[in-house]
Amino acid sequence: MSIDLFNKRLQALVKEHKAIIERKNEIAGLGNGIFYRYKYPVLTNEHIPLFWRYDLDYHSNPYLMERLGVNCAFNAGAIEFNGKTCLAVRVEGVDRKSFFAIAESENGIDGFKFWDYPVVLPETENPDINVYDMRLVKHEDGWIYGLFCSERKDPDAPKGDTSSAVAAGGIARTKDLIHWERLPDLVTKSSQQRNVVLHPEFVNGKYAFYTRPQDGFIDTGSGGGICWGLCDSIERAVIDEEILVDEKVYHTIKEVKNGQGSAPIKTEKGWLHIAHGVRNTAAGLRYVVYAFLSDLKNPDKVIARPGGFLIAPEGEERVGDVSNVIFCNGVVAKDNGELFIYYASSDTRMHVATTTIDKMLDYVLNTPEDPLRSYACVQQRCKLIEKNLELIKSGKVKID
Ligand code: M1P
Repeated sequence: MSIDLFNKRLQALVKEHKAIIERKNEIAGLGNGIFYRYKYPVLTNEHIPLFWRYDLDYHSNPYLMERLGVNCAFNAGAIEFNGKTCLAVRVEGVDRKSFFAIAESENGIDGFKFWDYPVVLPETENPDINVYDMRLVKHEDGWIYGLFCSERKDPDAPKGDTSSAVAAGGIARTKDLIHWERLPDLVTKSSQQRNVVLHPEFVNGKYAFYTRPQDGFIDTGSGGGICWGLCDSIERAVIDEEILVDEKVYHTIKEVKNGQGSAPIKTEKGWLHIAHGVRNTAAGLRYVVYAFLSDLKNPDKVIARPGGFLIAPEGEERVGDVSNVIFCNGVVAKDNGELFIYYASSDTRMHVATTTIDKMLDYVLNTPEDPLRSYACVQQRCKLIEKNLELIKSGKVKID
């Protein structure tokens, strides 16, 4: 390709990329009264800087090909940092390896731009093969922690088994989101861990973790759900006892497994948790996001469990690398009471849902629990219908 064509192609790519970054986002539809969805994803693989993907040197890349393509940008941790919304995005190269990269935005709903370099996360003595799903937690000890899944090949896998893996809770910390100190992985009695999240405050003077013990890499097996454990040191984090906080339950949205999302948000009525639940279908696993509230003094005691999901895949969200998945590991609570829930769809792209702490408290405290049986669900719904029909018949409410 001539240098002229090279330059033309480069200018066209720059224009296209700029349009994606500068695209204004807007609320989509009336919503359900709990949160608003937005027209566009907040981050996709198209947001990845051109200079991360292309060799821009005409001499070594005369066709201006992508040399290091990016497949997806999803499952991001979130934090307010220096007045901006920062996401620690799971960026997955075309080689399937994930790494973390910070993208920032002024308003948290559009204009997300990646910092020049991805996070250079140090390895432990036993290098991870893959790292993903970072939760960013501003802890009261003064550090910002990154809790993530560290995946390695199963050393006990039989010869020829090139899939079996071991998941562990990785821990790193930073003050500026640029320089990261890697700490040893979390040690628990369970053979594997994923969706490990640090509680933002000390509990009885100890670090507190939400864990998700699992027997295998995919199957949680005897690991009963989201658990909780305390440990004395974060530099050598060992949990001796894990207790169950939110269990998986037959024939619910979290029948197969669940996992804590971001660190819970402290509110006047309790700790607000955003989590994901997984159930089985003939089309494979279906991941949705749900919420619950736990006690302010005892964050391991759930005090409100609204039934069903908060966010489930809709429209284009339903399709992607791993379809029918909504996953959240990042939430930003603003001082003015607004709450930004960052969720990924189908392991492919990032979206935002906006709401407020007030609305979410109303939702978790006043949405009925899953009564666990069809008959009881009908009774629950009839009660609502009866109340509404009385309002309509009495003329207090008009719906036509
Ligand atoms: O593919 C869906 C999700 O699967 C895993 O979540 P869990 O451990 O609950 O099954 C994670 O790998 C997550 O990254 C992924 O989005």
